[in-house]
Amino acid sequence: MTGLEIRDIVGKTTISSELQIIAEKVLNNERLTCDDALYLYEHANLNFVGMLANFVKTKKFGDKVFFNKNIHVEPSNVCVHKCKFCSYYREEKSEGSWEYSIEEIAKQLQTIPQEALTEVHIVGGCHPARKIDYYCDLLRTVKEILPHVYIKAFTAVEIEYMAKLNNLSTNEVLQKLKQSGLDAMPGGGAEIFDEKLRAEICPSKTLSADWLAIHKQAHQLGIETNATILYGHRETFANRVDHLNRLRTLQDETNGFNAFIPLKYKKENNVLGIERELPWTEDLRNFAITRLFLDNIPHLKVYWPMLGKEFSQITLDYGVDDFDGTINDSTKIYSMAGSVETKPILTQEEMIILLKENNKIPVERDTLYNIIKEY
Ligand code: V47
Ligand code: SF4
Repeated sequence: MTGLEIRDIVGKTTISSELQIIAEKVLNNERLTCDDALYLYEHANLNFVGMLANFVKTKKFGDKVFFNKNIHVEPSNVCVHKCKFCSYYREEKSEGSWEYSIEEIAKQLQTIPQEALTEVHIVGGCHPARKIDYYCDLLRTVKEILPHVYIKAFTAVEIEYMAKLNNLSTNEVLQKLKQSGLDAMPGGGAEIFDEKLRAEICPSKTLSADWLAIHKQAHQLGIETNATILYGHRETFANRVDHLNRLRTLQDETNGFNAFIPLKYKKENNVLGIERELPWTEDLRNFAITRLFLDNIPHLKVYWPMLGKEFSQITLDYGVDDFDGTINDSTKIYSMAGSVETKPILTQEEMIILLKENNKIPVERDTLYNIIKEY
């Protein structure tokens, strides 16, 4: 019994038999097919998918919304890949580039009170002169200064590049990083798995099959990871469904993904040449359909530094259960691409107020989604 019936969703509106069947599947906890997801993208309005997604989210987590206390460390924005949608990378030693030494990062971390954080998120560019020892030292240094934090670090793209640069397999890289303190991996670098489109927008980047293989290796080594999609550029709805389906298939096998984060393409300061960003209604529909299709990745995260905190609050009624994080103005990826959040900071108090204002129950979590405190 679901407590919700189709007429609660659509009222007196007439809906197609396809939408009726999809709604029944969701209410009966049956898995949606790729055709169902494509039909939703092509035909379902925002209210319809929103009601269903909120139903699924509430059944899993009630009114709880998770958040964590984190900062980002971005060691360098020098990157060999030059993805067309990226506003962040620079050539080595060029204007706007940075290359922090471990000492510089350590000095910054030493100013942070121990209780202010449970997670350090480390990502950066693929730097052609930084060998794996730099990254292992960095992990050890973070753990020395903040022994209680989890380190979630390095996209599959960075792992692949470390392997190449050091003549190691990706599995060896993961093992070395784990021994040095890596606890989990973020979901970046997935972009869009469709091979043809991927070759157009990020031609030199890790191939889709390799991105998935590296996450599989991580899961097999006990390293939990996240996954992302970059949407709102040249992809079709079918490309999005294909992307979600490849993740769902791997998750059926490994169960190592914790959270999925849809990342909206932002158009400023990059060469992809998309004139118009998607409207917010499409972002909401995308969150909702993702919640309905991706039934085996537990958490759907809104990354508010990208979408803005005001808008991100609305996503909480469209399937989202995770509001990442306190951040403390430590990331530049999205401000450089044109986000409204030019200095992303939310104190713990502000986060709790924001979630309560939206009739949610704030729950502080750690990186692996162990509950720290419910407010
Ligand atoms: O892979 C780069 C994206 C990603 C742009 O796992 C862009 O918890 C939009 O993956 N417009 C890196 N997106 C960030 C990332 C992430 C962020 C927050 C949390 C987690 C997590 C992961 O940023 C890249 C790429 O997809 N990106 N440029 C742009 N112009
Ligand atoms: Fe490098 Fe990542 Fe930017 Fe691509 S998106 S150029 S891999 S920093």
